[in-house]
Amino acid sequence: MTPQYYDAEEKYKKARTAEEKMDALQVMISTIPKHKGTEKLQASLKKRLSQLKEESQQTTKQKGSYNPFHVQKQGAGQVVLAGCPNTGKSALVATMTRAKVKVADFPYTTSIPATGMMPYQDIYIQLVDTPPFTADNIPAGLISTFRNADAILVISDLNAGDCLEQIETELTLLEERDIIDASRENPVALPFLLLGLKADLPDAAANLEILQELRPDLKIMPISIYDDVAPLQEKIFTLLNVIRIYSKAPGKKADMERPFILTAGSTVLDVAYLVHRDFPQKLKSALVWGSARFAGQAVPREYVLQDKDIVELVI
Ligand SMILES: Nc1nc2c(ncn2[C@@H]2O[C@H](COP(=O)(O)OP(=O)(O)O)[C@@H](O)[C@H]2O)c(=O)[nH]1
Ligand SMILES: [Mg+2]
Repeated sequence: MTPQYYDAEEKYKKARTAEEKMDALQVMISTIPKHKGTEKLQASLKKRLSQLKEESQQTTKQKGSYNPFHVQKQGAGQVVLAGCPNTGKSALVATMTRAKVKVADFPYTTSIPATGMMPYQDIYIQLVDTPPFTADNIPAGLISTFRNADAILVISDLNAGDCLEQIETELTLLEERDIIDASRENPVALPFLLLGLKADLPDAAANLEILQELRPDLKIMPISIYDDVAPLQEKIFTLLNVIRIYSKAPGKKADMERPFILTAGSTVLDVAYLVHRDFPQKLKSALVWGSARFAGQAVPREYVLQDKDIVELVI
């Protein structure tokens, strides 16, 4: 791969909007070395680009007509739950957010996506509850809900006798459509977590042990809606791979209320783009509190920021 390709791949990973993703993909496609070894990746990139184009066309076309499977993003990131019927998706969203989603001990209670905002420290992360799927029944539109996400939570019922089948059905469906990639080689695949729910129920421990023996490659996190939510919140935040940056105007206190959300690895220059269109040209340097060696240290435009840094842009 060429430096131009890696540069574009980096941009794709940092992209927070469909437009930014499409721009980066165009460059990835034009700079990827064209030979046999990259054919699969080339195809995957082209497919992703055409999906994004199609989705953005549909959104403009459908202004006015409502598509329940297109979930508007809110907060620091959109995390979509995916799983077989009755695995506990709605219960988990209800526990982690204040959303009033329907939870019931029979399958197919959820027919369209529903959202809730999960508080995490000083930000909110959007969780999206979805209707279930099985190997031979996938609700129309659901795949595009997954594709549009920033990350996926794959949910299975650890207490169920068919727990392994559930996980295999889920992974197969998501992998076949390039939404996730368990081998983590596809740059356009989404980050995901495998959650085994109902860990409090009697068969869960034994099932988990069997699962781990049969599929040592899968890292399944056992959880229950009765657990403390903090560790899972932390995992979900980490999964999104974002950082919070607080901005500070010269001579004023930093605005600690509303952090900018950027992808990990973002620089001072990336913050400048968010603040104002004209800023990047004018930007000379920045002062950083937090990750810098000294409080208020002057750093160059290319300085890579860390979560919770405070930045004062100097023009
Ligand atoms: N004991 C226990 N029951 C759970 C847990 N999560 C979900 N449930 C129950 O499992 C059933 C199905 O949950 P629901 O959220 O509707 O599943 P969905 O179809 O995946 O949305 C409900 O009766 C829930 O109360 C859990 O962690 N522990
Ligand atoms: Mg449900």
